[in-house]
Amino acid sequence: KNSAAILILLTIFSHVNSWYFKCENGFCIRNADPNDKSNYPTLELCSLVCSSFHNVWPQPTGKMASLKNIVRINPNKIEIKLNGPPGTDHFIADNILHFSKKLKKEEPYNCTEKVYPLKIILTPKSNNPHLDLNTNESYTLEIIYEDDTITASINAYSIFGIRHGLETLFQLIIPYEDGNQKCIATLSYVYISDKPVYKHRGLLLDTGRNFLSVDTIKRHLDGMAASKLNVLHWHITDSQSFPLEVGRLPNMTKYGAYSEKHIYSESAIKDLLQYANRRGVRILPEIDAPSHAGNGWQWGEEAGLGNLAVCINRQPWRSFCIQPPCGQLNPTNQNLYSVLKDLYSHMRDHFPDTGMFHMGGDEVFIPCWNSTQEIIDYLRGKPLTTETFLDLWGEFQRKALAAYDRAFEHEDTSIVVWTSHITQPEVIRKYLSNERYIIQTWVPESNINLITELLKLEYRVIISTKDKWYLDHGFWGSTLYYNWKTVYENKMYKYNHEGILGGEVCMWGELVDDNNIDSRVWPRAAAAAERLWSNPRSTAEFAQYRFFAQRKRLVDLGIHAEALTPKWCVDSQG
Ligand code: CP6
Repeated sequence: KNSAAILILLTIFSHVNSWYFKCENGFCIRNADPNDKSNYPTLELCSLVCSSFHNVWPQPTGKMASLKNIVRINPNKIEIKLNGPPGTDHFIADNILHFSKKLKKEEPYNCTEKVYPLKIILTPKSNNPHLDLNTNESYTLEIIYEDDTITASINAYSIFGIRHGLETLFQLIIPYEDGNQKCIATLSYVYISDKPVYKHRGLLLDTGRNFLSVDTIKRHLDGMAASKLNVLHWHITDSQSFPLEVGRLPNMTKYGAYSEKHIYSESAIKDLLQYANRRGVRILPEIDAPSHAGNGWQWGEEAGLGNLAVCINRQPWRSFCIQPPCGQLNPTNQNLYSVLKDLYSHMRDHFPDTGMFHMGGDEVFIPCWNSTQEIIDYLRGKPLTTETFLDLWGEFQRKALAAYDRAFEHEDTSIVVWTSHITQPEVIRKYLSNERYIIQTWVPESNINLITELLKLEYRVIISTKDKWYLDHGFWGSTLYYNWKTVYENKMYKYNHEGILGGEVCMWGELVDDNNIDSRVWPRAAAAAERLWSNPRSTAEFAQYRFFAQRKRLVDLGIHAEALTPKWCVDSQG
């Protein structure tokens, strides 16, 4: 029904204006109106516009239609109407405030041309403020100029879809310079229907190696929202530090935080979580275990609970226990599991239940356990082979999951773990059920086989290709810096399978802190954002001018995004 109405509208408009076109999935359809015999725009121009729909980033995936005519907006006459069910006001009000700041930025405004009021009508179907993997993020946006008014209507199932629509709308409201005049303009007709290709579109931030301030994390949430990324994978802890305040386990930060200033307090967490939700971002917290755990876990002996972790700060390990400092949880200490239960209860009380939790599970270094007498004693009677230690690791994972389920009193959280020795296709079924576990792969792009195998075994998979989507460089392994084109060209469509939930770009924290993290993450994370939202078949080269525009938006948000090119190239867009 809706699309028929739109077609009629387009037909009417096409007589008034010189040309129109439709874009479907990035392809150009010219003269969709059979009565319009003009050959304008040329195929080249039309394709260019469709592939780079008016600088919108990420590119919409559904139907797109527009008229090229520009209408100028009166920024003093913007009216916003909320048509939703009760309970959505706070979310919408917060966001409106955010977007209207954007309009203020475009001043000085001295437009002497005729300007028109802008009416924005927001219609969410649901008022559910809860984000999870199945949140419906789709929206439609329609801009109509009629009766001397510009009306922008956004329809969506969820308030988060409405937010995406606002993001797109404000990308289409642009400063328009005409001689000495500075106006704000939009297009006289736009129709977009849009939804993401992947449900899980993430950025990993690591606060275990270097502390990141709440302001820094918020800046990243701003950049994510502007790029329609929806998951902040928060690698909170690592062997080096434990910065999360846990009320029932005060020793974690006492022993594990770099200092009293380097702690996320319960109130800071609350603030951050609300900030993220308002931006349509859910937090996926990770407490890495049993490896990548050291500082913060030293207090067991003193408290009469025995050794909670072993090899702490032992260094240097050769091979791939790539810390110093080192540390791994002690799977043989049964008290460890009640401490984990307390920790998970804290997660239950202080983080919203998004149906997903990350338990890490990467890079267990068997020689650490194999050189600890207590662990060797526990394994008495068994050969000290790799298989025995994998079984021990499996036992840890089983008991940690049981502790988690006891804390949550239900058993349906999906647990994410990194690819590791126990996620190898030959052994994974022995240790991890495909109903509970999601596997986050960090294998290089050449190892597509592993991903195919895991999908065959019916695991759900999140892709973090280490030779494309690892944003860190220079501390471990490769010192290559993957530029935005490499990030963009992580061709997700190679894995065409519904078990692929999406992907994450990862900013490991060894070489970044508040001073330099912005420019490491941005705008490269926005390149991954389009890969995950739109998954276009076209190349980075095709996207570059649109990407330059997105980089500028990030800078306007106060993010110190790195430059992509000499300014000359940005200006010569034409
Ligand atoms: N920290 C943790 C890391 C890495 C991983 N886990 C990592 C490994 C290799 C490279 C970069 C990062 N720093 N906890 C692996 C998932 Cl090249």
